[in-house]
Amino acid sequence: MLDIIKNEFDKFKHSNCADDAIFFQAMEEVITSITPLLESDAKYKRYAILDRLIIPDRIIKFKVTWMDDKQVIQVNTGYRVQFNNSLGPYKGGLRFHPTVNEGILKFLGFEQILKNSLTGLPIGGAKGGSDFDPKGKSDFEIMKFCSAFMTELHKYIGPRMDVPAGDIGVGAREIGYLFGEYKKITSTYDGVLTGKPFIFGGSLMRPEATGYGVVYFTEAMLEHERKEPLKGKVCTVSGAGNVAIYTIEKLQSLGAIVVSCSDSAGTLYDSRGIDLKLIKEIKLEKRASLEEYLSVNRAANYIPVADYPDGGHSVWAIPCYAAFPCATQNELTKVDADNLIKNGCVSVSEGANMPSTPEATELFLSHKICFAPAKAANAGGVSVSEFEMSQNASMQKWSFAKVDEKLKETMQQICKRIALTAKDYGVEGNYIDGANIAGFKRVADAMIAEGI
Ligand code: NDP
Ligand code: 2IT
Repeated sequence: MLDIIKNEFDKFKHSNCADDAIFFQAMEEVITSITPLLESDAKYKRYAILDRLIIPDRIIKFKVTWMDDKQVIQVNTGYRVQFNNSLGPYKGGLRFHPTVNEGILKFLGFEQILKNSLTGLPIGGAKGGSDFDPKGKSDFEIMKFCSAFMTELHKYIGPRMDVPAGDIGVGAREIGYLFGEYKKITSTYDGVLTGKPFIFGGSLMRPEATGYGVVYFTEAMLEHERKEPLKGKVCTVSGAGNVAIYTIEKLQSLGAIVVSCSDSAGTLYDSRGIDLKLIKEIKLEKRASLEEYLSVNRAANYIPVADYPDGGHSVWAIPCYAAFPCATQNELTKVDADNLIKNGCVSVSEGANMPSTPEATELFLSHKICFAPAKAANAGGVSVSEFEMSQNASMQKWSFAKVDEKLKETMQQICKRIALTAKDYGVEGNYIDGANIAGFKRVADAMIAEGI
């Protein structure tokens, strides 16, 4: 292991900061991948690129005070981790979930730097959010929380400075409320957030972008590695949020058979193929539990198999050709990877950020499974966010077809670049190393060109 990472790990071990474990997990994978590059080119060490890259430019932490519907005052913590802006303004999502802490946001921000670099677009890396739990909150409470959050965040963002977007718990509704408050406080109409509703500056296809992009990437990877299409193949998807839903939609439109989805309470298996219209109704319109899928189908005298509630792992015991983890980090363990491989799965594409544990990833690589790592496979979301920034800056509105075509082209280019990089560094077929090396190189070269 390189000295730098060893020193950091030693510091971490003595710091008692358990929240940072996930950040170190992400960092260790990247540093392992890029070691051959660092050893072959002394300039990265001379310019101390790694020492500089692993520390965020700044971490903003603030109090968010708001009043719930019962007139009780609530207090949450808000964050923005502005990690690196060598390639462009800080860019990355906001996550509202009770598990949010500084360590999770450092992991997500660090991954975002390399993901954004892989897109080839002019965007730096950041992440933010709050430990606020949107579950069970009224629309009015969500609005009040978003306003209170922006009261503080607006000081640190701007269209050329830092442009947040959505992530878990943050979709077009929350972005709309955040934008409304920003506009009120600053008296400007800036494209300061992406993922806005279309009616006031959002890009067509931003809701679909991450999921569609995951499938475009997978198609390109499978064509390159196995010369096989997704048509007619059985696929499993975890999650039932933004990324999962549009991954399912694109897979179905290509003729794949998607037999599962899940949420934080359990897993659904429907051998007929998931009824996406019903899932959208339950998760996007009613914001309810997937369990409703069972009662609707029961009324129609058909009972899909379900594991409700489960520990989040039943989905990976279902036989499939391709798996798409689209819920959250570390949801797919070594046992799950083992089950997938035993059941004949040949392809895994990470829609969520770092959903596979390091042990699961190792197993996939050693069994020559086509493995699309998150920072490449889910880069379609942030790419269309950048397209939204371009449209806002030029006061244009692109058609759905134009955004879709540019997204597909971007995902195909990322896939090609990664495959070539892996080959150049003697690890052909290893998309993790390919993605980490290609992503790191572009940021590092910009950092060197910009001086210290
Ligand atoms: P959503 O909030 O829309 O959906 C999240 C889904 O995952 C929900 O079905 C949720 O279940 C489930 N989930 C969340 N946490 C857990 C958990 N701890 N255990 C089991 N299930 C869980 O988020 P997104 O779809 O936007 O995000 C999903 C993943 O994709 C995240 O890793 C995110 O970082 C990543 N991502 C998102 C992008 C975007 O554009 N939105 C872009 C790139 C990556 P429930 O409904 O019960 O809460
Ligand atoms: O993880 C991600 O790439 C996102 N949540 C989307 C970030 C963005 O700025 O669109």
